[in-house]
Amino acid sequence: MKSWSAPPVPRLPGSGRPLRVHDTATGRPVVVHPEDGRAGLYVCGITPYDATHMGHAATYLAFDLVVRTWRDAGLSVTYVQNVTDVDEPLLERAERDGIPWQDLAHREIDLFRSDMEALRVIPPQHYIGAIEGIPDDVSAVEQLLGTGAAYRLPAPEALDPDGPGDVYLDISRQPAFGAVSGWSRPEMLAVFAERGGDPDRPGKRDVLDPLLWRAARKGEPWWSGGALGDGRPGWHIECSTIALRYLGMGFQIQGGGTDLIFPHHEMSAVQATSLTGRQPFAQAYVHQSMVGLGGSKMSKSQGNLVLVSGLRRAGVDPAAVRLVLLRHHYRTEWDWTQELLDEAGGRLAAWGAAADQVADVPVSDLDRSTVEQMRQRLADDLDAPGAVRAVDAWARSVTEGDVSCSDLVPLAVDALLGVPLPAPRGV
Ligand code: 5CA
Ligand code: ZN
Repeated sequence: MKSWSAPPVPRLPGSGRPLRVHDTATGRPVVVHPEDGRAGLYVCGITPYDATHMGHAATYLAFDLVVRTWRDAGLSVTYVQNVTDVDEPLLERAERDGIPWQDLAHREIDLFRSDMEALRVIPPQHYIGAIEGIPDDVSAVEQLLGTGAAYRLPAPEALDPDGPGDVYLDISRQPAFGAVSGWSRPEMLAVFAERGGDPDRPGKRDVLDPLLWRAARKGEPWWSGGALGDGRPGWHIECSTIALRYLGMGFQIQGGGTDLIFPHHEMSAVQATSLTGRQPFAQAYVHQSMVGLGGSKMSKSQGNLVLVSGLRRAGVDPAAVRLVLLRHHYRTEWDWTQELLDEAGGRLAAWGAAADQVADVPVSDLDRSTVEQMRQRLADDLDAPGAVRAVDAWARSVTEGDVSCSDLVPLAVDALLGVPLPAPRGV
């Protein structure tokens, strides 16, 4: 699937530091700086049934900072993201709105790409639709059936009631199950149904067993699954197989929002382990906290949304939106408000006024130490608010002292934070 256009990312003198991030699986900070200089990142992409809201934007911005920090530290980054272009929420919304699900998906994916471009989010090299991944899912599910890791369940309501039926993973045979979330069984049971699981499906060996293959039903799209029969893959297997194909087992970071810790990232990892006989799926699991509106999680299903595209249409500078996001640490929950946007507008103007004093002068100690602090803050568990404070202090010193400065800090603000500051006239 086509990705989106990459923003220019200036190269800075010197090199950033190795990135340390909080790993959900161990609950501890881990340094992710591979010795061979090649880092792999898999971030769970959108289900394209509605437009990009601030929660999605916060998630993709957090991992954009990972890419920028790694690149600044001299790593070559392979970034993979999926699009869940067939799944229940998409089919249900298309049905509700009376439009073909493919048209809805195309429309929302296009809008997402333009939102990401406006926010200067570095695109993945591999942007892969779930549908594109179906042949790999079929092989994976066949393999899991072959090893006894998965089992079939008759599906009398399928188009072919006597066909091979649905397929589930038997989690009782997976010793690694639970390693990503570290959750207790009651914690898992509490969210399983609302996050795409089907605990009430009769015949499952364990209520938490995830669906691997769903036999074709009336009115639902299906693809040929060879010996599996016609049908479509379950949600989690899509991310297992896409990550395995483009990154392989043991890649550096698996990312997404905290709402994906369980079941999605737990199941994706355990399925990959079952397929390869190896562990871990990713060396660190990194999760963006939920962004809310009016006190509850911003979500497409609840409809309490502030959309990136809505703000763009209203003439809001995407750089200000980016600054609102950067002002919050990715591991802190927060609520979107208009005041935050106003504050970001003020900050952008203050940074712009300082950048206006860029002149052809040597790099000062202030310039150097500001960039050093930005690098240090970002490498320390993506402390974007800390990096923002360093730029605030620089901007105050430059404008209050009315001194000329080199272009080093504006370049770093662009390279590391993705916020372009206008060059002064004549420079
Ligand atoms: N397609 C799946 C992942 S394979 C999915 O979760 N799609 S999504 O459209 O629902 O969400 C896209 C990404 O945004 C996910 O990483 C999700 O964790 C994140 N996300 C969703 N809502 C919020 C929110 N309110 N705050 C922060 N991140 C969010
Ligand atoms: Zn995913």
